[in-house]
Amino acid sequence: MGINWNCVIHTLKSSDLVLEIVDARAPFSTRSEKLEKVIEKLGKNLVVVINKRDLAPENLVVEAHKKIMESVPCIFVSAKERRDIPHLRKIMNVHTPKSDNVRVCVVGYPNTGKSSIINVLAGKHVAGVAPVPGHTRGEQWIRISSKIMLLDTPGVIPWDEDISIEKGFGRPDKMKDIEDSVEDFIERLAKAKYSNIKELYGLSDEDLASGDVVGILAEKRGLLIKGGRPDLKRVSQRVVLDWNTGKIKAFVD
Ligand SMILES: Nc1nc2c(ncn2[C@@H]2O[C@H](COP(=O)(O)OP(=O)(O)OP(=O)(O)O)[C@@H](O)[C@H]2O)c(=O)[nH]1
Ligand SMILES: [Mg+2]
Repeated sequence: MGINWNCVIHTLKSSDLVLEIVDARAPFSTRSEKLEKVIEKLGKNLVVVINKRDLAPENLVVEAHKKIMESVPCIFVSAKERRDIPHLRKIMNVHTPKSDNVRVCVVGYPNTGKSSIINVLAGKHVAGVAPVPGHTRGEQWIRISSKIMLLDTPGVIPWDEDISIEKGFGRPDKMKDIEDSVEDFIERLAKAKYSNIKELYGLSDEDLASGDVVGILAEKRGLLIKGGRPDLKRVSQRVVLDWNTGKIKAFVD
């Protein structure tokens, strides 16, 4: 997966406002500094939308919101629970010109909920949603009111960044060395400010310190390959899916 920056710049130029959708479970690492710099350079209005607030503790989301607000207008919502959507509409109105033909571009890492937010704003299912990062392929303009057109985009994926599961890079069927990434990811979640990883998977502190959490998980779930060895790949794919579908609740810096 990748991104064609020429296309992105062209699209941003034709927009009056850019909504950058980030994941409340990792609000800082799902912000794209590179993209924000481009938006600033083009002189476009930017609003950061922290989505999936239902998957992270309220106090930590509020703290992250406060921090982001120091530099950019920001709001937190849940597309799934349809929370704070009127507030999002209001903010969009404040940051767009008083014209009949306003264009708002929705960007962000894969799986952050761009299409879900568009559907909620449109009040009907107009954009495809899936727990598979990279689900939205082409760009499409969608009218959400007589005044505003929204542009759904594929996830914004700067070329030069590391693969990471919380940034929605994890297409479970495509990831190389998925078991190593998942081992690191679970260890990171265990040390995070908050995660439900221990309860969700029934893991003890010793399991988490073992360096082989993925193997332990496979055994716990009876996912074995020939010879009774743990099926590391299959269990890792399930963990990525649990992140993408929101079974894993967390707050990671
Ligand atoms: N819990 C929760 N899940 C959400 C929320 N918003 C979206 N999701 C889920 O997150 C997954 C990805 O949602 P999409 O709307 O397809 O995300 P996207 O950013 O358009 O993804 P790409 O098109 O792949 O870049 C889906 O399983 C959604 O149901 C939310 O507010 N809370
Ligand atoms: Mg999408």
